[in-house]
Amino acid sequence: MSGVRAYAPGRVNLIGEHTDYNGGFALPIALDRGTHVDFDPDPTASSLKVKTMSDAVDAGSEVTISLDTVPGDVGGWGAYVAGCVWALRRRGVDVPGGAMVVTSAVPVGAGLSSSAALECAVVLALSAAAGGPDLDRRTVAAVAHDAENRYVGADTGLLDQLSILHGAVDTAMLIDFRSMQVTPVPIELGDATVMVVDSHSPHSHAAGEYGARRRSCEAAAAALGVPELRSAAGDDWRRVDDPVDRRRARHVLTENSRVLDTAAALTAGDLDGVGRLMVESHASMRDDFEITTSAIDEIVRTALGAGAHGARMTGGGFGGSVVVLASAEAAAQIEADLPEQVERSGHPRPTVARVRAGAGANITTR
Ligand code: GAF
Repeated sequence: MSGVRAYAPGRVNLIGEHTDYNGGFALPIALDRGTHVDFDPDPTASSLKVKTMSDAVDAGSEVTISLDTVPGDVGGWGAYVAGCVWALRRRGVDVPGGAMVVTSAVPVGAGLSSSAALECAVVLALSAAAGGPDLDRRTVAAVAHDAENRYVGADTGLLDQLSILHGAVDTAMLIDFRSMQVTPVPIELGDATVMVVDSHSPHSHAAGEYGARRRSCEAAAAALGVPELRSAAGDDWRRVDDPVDRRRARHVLTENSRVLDTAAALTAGDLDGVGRLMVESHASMRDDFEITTSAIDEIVRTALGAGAHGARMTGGGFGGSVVVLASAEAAAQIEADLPEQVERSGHPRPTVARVRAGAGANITTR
């Protein structure tokens, strides 16, 4: 049996946060860096030995996963791999044992989907080694999502897996989470650039706050008598009695409109328009959804002070990264000054990287 190598990028969401599990819209890009999984299957083995080779995922650590694993067996980063074994086998895929090496360039806890990149690469590698028909992207996403939700226990939506699987160079994806349709939106930025500023204040999806936001959205939908917030009209949030649920609903409903407006502005090359919508999205996450932190808010303020078109927190929140859209001049200033400015205001020193939309997940035989 020959070895397989799977690759899955991280993602950065340009706009559309906490809309996925509400049947709404988001506009992510796949990152130009990601996670590689090298797998040497052994049909006689009853377990999978997994080793990590990069700082991003606990370099040098190893875990052995039984092919009969069930939720609760494995914790830490290994749970994401074990969850894929479990989810594939539940679908009848005859996952072989063997040796797997994970190398990742996606920082953990930075809001850039390191976990979904790991899951998607593992699902691709294991299913390719199992033989049988190739799984389509929707199925790979569903398996990875099952691993995360039902094995690891993080109640997340499908944003990360779909972005990672559908990514394309210099292209954003307009995702409609009701129809699951992914529409490519070409990115033409001229001399402007997308930047990711990692706050180094890590976040975790499994923590209670993500789930609390989800419950609040469900409560708001129930109060409005709709199956999910996407089915509510733009200003229906006004009719939600509970003041907290009302603000959560306002974020989701206004964010859905901002995503559609951003896709249109991006297509028209209106970078100031894109930037304005990013700034509005950040304010909505800060004031209505209450998922930003003071470090993240400071990074956004500093990037805008340097003349960026726009800046907003990206990902699940409570830490993680800020995505910035900046002209060449503003980008140079952000690289030169922002880390120190943010550190001087009492926060961890952030790191700044320029990113481009990169290719989606793929697999090769070695
Ligand atoms: C995390 C989750 F995994 C996604 O499903 C999504 O909800 C995102 O937070 C917020 O937009 O990345």
